[in-house]
Amino acid sequence: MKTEIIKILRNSDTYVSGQQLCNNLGVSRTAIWKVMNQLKEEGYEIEAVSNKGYRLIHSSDVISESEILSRMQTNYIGKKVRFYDEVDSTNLVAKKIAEEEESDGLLVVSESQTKGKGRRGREWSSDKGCDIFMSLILKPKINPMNASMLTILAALAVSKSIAKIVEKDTYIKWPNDIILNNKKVCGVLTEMSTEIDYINHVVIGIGINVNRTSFPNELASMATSLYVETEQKVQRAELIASVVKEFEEMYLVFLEIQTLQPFMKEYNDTLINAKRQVKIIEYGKEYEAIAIGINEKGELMIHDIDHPDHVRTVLAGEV
Ligand code: BT5
Repeated sequence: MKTEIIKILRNSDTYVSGQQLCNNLGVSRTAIWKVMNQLKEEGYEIEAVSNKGYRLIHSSDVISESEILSRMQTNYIGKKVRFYDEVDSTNLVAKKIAEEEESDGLLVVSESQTKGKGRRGREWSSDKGCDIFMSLILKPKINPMNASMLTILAALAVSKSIAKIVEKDTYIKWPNDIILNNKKVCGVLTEMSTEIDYINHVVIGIGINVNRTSFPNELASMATSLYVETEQKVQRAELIASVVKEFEEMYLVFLEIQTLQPFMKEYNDTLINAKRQVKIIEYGKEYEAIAIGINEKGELMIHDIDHPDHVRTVLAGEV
């Protein structure tokens, strides 16, 4: 009911009467009044005028299950949301849920993380109440070898959403970083549980620096937030819903064809490494090469520095 009330208030430019809400939702006036009070406590500024009804004046950057659901425009991903005030890591929570219940498409979001994870045991720094920490649970019936392509789709979904909502062009650093003004604004961590030929579940963790104003010293030169770059506060729930929508659109196509063919060009157009010399770190080895772009499997195509004809691919690793 809360989700519905938020939607109705947001979509109305004038007052919505208590009676209208009661009729639409089939509940009592007292029930409506209780929800309005809850919403005010959560940070929604709601004006109540007798004989007119309720009007949403402003919702600060609230994220809650109801707020996120009220903005979701998808068919199945993100139709179920678990929201937490604090977790160790949304990926850890999502993995536990994935093991215990039917949860394909479920979205885990937290206001803060105490042990945010990057890849290879690295840490993801978290600022409570400012950033986005979300993990999507998926149970795709695809070859486990193809699951790493989902990281590419997630990165593309974030970059498209930032372009739409903040009107800023970002770059993607293969495979999982979103770069804004030469600094990292988002990272994606995809983890999965598999049998040899079967995926139990995939968890796609997405961390976006949204409204934070500063970073710890060790990150200051390499990390940024949407706010630092634009001086605009972004409503995190809107961005979350957009990322999920962009992702779902591509994911449904991907499930059918299991290649990135339709998305390659868009990804490669925003690839920061394209035509540049990169250091490849793969299976513990390091070497220099020139990056070309991804192929339809999401592998990074590279060529030797001195032998442009010698093209190879890197499946996992970093640059
Ligand atoms: C990543 O790892 O970029 C993946 C980050 C995924 C975070 C999300 S948040 C929701 C979900 N739950 C989790 O626990 N994780 C996911 P990697 O490519 O390994 O980059 C990590 C490196 O980025 C660190 O070693 C730092 O150098 C840098 N870093 C850490 N926190 C950062 C931040 N907030 N913004 C930008 N850079 C950061």
